[in-house]
Amino acid sequence: FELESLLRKAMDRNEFSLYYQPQIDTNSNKIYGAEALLRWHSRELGLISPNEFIPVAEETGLIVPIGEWVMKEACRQNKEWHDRHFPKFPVSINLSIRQLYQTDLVERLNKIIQESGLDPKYLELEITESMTMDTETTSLILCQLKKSGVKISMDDFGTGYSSLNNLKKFPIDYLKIDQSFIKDIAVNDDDRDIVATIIMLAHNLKIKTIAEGVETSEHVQFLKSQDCNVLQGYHFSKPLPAKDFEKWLINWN
Ligand code: G
Ligand code: G
Ligand code: MN
Ligand code: NA
Repeated sequence: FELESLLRKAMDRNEFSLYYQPQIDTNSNKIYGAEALLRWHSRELGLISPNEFIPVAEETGLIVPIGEWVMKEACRQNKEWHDRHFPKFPVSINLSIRQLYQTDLVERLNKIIQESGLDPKYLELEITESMTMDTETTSLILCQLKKSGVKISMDDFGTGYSSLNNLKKFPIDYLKIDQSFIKDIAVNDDDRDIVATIIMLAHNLKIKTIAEGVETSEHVQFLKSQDCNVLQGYHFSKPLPAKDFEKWLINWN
């Protein structure tokens, strides 16, 4: 229906863009990376959140061409920043379940990386726990992706299921602690304990930790005290269009 038919036209009409949210290295306070977040500025509907259109894109299969555009655009943009001598950092993109289990994902990704000229270590793929149905199959896909040279993050950690088995079996570089656990760490002992335990667990498994939804200096202080590696959230910046992100980057230390 309407959303679907407009979504079908959105690609040709150039209505998609990527916004970038900085991720900060807790120790150096320098930029560590950026997460690319998809935005749809519809001529008819205005700005639509991915929460609204990604499910429709998944149901209709449109997520495949849209997701491919996201990969291409993130690689192109990061390569452009390298060529313009910005500090080098990985850009992460969010994969949806349908993309992860697409049979030619690895070939498509390799082709996109090659054509962009980006060193694949500067691309990171975020998957969510709820995506992973079968541990063995998912492990195999993730291993193939890792062979392409990209990094893998487990997004929204703690909100899914069978987390521990997945953490053990998947070749994950980063674990992103969901913002729902960060929100109340200043006032809620249980949340503090949960976050501290997730960080310890990840580090014991040689996985780096990224906290999401970091909004206050109290959040920063606690996460620092727990040796969380990377911080992301409105405290540093909301997701920004590429040009505004560049300005942010130039002003940041
Ligand atoms: O940036 P924002 O809070 O609006 O993002 C909302 C949700 O949409 C998040 O869960 C995020 O992971 C998801 N999302 C953002 N960009 C993409 C994308 O390019 N692909 C997919 N599959 N999900 C995305
Ligand atoms: O599911 P995923 O983690 O990919 O989505 C990240 C979402 O969180 C994006 O929609 C982004 O806009 C949002 N976000 C980023 N930083 C903050 C923050 O500090 N607080 C809140 N409430 N949301 C944030
Ligand atoms: Mn994400
Ligand atoms: Na998340």
